[in-house]
Amino acid sequence: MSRARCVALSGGVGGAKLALGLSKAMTSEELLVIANTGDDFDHLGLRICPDIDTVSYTLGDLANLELGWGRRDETWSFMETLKGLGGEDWFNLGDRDLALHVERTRRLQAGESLSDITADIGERFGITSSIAPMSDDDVRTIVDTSDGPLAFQHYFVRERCEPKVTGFRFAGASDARPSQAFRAAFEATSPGMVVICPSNPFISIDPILALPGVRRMLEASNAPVIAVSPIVGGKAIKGPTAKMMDELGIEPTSSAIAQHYAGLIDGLVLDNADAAEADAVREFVPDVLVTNTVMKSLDDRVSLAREVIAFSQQVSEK
Ligand code: FO1
Repeated sequence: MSRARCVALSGGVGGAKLALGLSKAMTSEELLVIANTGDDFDHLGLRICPDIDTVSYTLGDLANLELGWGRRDETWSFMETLKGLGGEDWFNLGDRDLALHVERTRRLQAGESLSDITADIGERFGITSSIAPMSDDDVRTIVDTSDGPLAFQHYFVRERCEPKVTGFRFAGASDARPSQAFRAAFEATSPGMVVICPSNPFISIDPILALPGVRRMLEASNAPVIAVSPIVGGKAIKGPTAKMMDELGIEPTSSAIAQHYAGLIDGLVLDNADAAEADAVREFVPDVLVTNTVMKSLDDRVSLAREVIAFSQQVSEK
């Protein structure tokens, strides 16, 4: 790929939406999306990489927008048949989606790296931006709950995020190396900007930041680091971010997001609904942009991306 002008750190749905906007608001080849792999797991003998797949399906215009994960125009014969056989049916794998897991698992077992497989699948989907896993080494998010520790997908899908969260751990992170594409984007010269997408900071972004050297790489770079708050008016747009914050004793506000990323980011983008928090946010982050961050349509995604790009230029010219 050409040199990354923008490196976007992303989890699933919210991150993928902004990544799509960014790919359309700039020369798409200049965007590198780094996907969280802490949610990955082995299930039914297959390697499942939910965030890589949500980003790839979204940028490839193949995403199932109703579910927020998996593929569009999906059929469920495999799951129905598996259920009839008494198999494990708590994690839904659509027939079309299944083909990706089968092929990725075969290629991993044949010795290919997750980075190479992800890049190749992206090309096959016609995606001109680059998508890379945060690492080719296994990192697995463990959710500590009042019911004991749970593997991420057991907590998230099987237990429907019901157990009370007490903390998170990223098993394997301290020995994992950031992927080659991730490191290369910061070698020699800095990228133009780093965007922390409006993904869950605890389960989608923190695993990326937990990799050895990543914080240092971001801090040492000249690139402005801009985060988009996933909290709007005290709620998460999608998913359990606000519930988790509540359980961790953190108020679900954009100021708390600012505090979470304090020292790492140069600017935070807040929704109009949280305009009154701008001054509180400035206590933790030098620059603040207040705008519409709710991405319902493609136009919303592209306009938010344009604003984030303009804001990052403003921040870097200071
Ligand atoms: N999320 C669910 O809530 N239920 C599912 O059955 C489910 C299946 C699934 C299959 C493939 C895939 O890539 C993602 C899937 N997800 C499902 C989403 C996923 O578990 C989470 O949304 C992410 O890990 C959080 O970013």
